[in-house]
Parts: sequence; C-alpha cells; structure tokens
Amino acid sequence: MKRALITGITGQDGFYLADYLLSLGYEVHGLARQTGLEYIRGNLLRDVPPELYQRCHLHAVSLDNLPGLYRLISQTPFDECYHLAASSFVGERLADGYQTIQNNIASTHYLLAALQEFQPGCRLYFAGTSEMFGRPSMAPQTEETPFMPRSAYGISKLAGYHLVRNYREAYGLFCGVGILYNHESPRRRPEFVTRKVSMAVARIALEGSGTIQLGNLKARRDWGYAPDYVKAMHAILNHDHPEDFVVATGVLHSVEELCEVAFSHVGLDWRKHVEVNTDFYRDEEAVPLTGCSAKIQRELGWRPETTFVEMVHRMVDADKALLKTGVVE
Ligand code: F7E
Repeated sequence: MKRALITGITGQDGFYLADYLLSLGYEVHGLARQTGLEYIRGNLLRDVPPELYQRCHLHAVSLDNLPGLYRLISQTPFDECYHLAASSFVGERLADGYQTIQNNIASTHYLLAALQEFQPGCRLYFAGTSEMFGRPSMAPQTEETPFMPRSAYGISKLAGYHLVRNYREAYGLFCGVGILYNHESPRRRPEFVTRKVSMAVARIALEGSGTIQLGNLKARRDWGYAPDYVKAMHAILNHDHPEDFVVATGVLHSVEELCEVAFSHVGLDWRKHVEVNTDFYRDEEAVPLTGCSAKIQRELGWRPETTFVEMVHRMVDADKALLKTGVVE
C-alpha cells in the first residue's frame, strides 16, 4: 500500500485528492493547522462528509512549524507528498502581500529541505499555477511560455517553483509540477468568483429576490473542475520522470457567461440580479490566461472530463441543497 502526505488537506484540492487517493488504495496523511483540525473533529465543515477525514491520518502541523514538520517526515516514510497548502487569493493588493510571499516561499523551502534530509526517495508534487504566467506574452500558454507574475501569490508560487526545480536538478529529488489553471467545485471557498456566484444564485432562488455585486463581467478564465484536476496531480507524480505540465481546459468563459449559466439553471435572468461594483475590479490581462494541455494529454493521457456548464450546475445544485439544510456559510 502506498502512503501519501498532503499539505493543505482541508482545502478544496486536498479534499478531492484525499478522496481520489483513498479510492486508489493509498494510506493518506494530511497536514493541517490546529484550527482546521478542530473544524474537522467537531464536524464543523458544513458540507464535508465526515467519513472522508476519518479515513485519513491527520497531523496538526502547520508548515511554519519546522520542528513538527521535521519530526513527522523523519519518522514516517512516504511514497508521495502533494504540496497544496498556500495562501491563494490573487486579488490581494501587492503591497499587502507580505505574508503570502513569506509563507508560501518558506513553507515550500522547509518541505523540500525536510524531504531531502530524511526522505530523498519520496516524490513531491508542487502545485504551480497559471498565475505564474501572470501577464503572458502569448495564448494559449504552454510549458515553454515565459513566466511574468503580477500578484503576490503569483510571485510566491514562481519562487516556489524555482526552489522545486533547483532541488530537482541539484539533489535529484523527484519533483513533479502541475501548472494548474482555475479549477472549481462545490468545495471552492466563497471569495472566488464561481462559488460567490453559485452561493448567490442558490440564495436568490430560495428567497425569490436579491442581487449580487461582482467586478468585471468581461473578465475571462480557463475554468476546469477540481475533481478532474486532482487526477492530473496523481498522474504527474506517477510518471517515469519528474516534469512540468500545464493542466487546463483550453476553453475561456467570461464572468458574464458564468452568471448566465448559473442563473438560467434556476430559471432566472442574471441581468435582473447582477450589479457591477468597481471595488471588485482588477487589472485584467490583455492576453488571456488559457492553457494548452497537449503535453499532459499526450504523455500521461489526462484530459478534462467535466464541462463548464456541468460544473456550474453542480455548484448551484450543491449550494441549493446546502441552504435547504439551514446551514449558512
Ligand atoms: O477570479 C474576475 C476576476 O478570484 C476569477 C485561484 O485559485 O485561479 C484562482 O485565481 C476572475 C478574475 O480566481 C469578481 O477579476 C469578476 O478575472 O475566482 P477568482 P483567480 O484570481 O483567477 C488561479 C489559477 C489560482 O491559482 C488562484 O489561487 O473573475 N471577477 N468579479 C471576480 N473575482 C472575484 N473573486 N470576485 C468578483 O466579484
């Protein structure tokens, strides 16, 4: 039986990855902050089936707890480690991004150093992001496109990527990198636009009226479905050699289309319920962030399975079901 460690197991991707690895017969361990574990132990994560985390070995070790991290990694052998934990909100002002930059870079470095010291045979997956391309020079982006991050998050992830690449090249660690574009699900946190919309649609459908305030409706993203994307993570780590892979759908949709699909699913006209608030505006890129996943399709046989419309419908249905239980976010 293979044993895997997931950092950030309480997040959206950690949840789906744990579920997927358990289904493959893995013994799954997860790192989480003490507060995250209290939520799980107290069954306070309103939309999470408690059985999932009961089947995992959870460790209350945050990634800035160097002694705790070293203790765990020196005592328990892992075959694979998926490094998903990070502060990940792109909309944060660069001038406020100190913690994001410091924590995301330091945590990646601590983890790499601990693995190199105690478990150089453990494979490491690094969660890269399209935000490393930031303001790209071309579309779609590939593994060869130059990086040009434009947010604290993107900068921190690119620095993490270069750390990982150097440990791969200098110490021979097996470090696989997925450069993932936006991936969403009913487990997405509500500050991200897809979940913000699905929660609002569920509320407005239930109450019969209401509005939601959004930023730039013309903004476009390459949105995929998170449960599809965790399969790519696993495939990347189980390749015969460590490489970087773009993971994307290659299809762009606007925030306006997102609203159209979500509201029409409950029989409503989005134009009557969406208001634009420029506070939510960001600098949008002239060249869109959309990925070419030809390499991972060709080499690992991965491809996105769930369409944008299916995904949005699932998110709205899940939020409607959640609201009916009376549990409010
Ligand atoms: O924004 C526009 C906004 O915050 C998507 C993270 O997982 O994916 C995610 O980052 C788009 C942007 O995600 C609102 O300007 C309009 O163009 O959902 P988001 P993100 O910033 O793309 C990447 C790949 C990551 O790695 C990140 O960690 O939607 N938008 N109106 C809005 N966005 C938000 N949040 N709220 C609005 O009201």
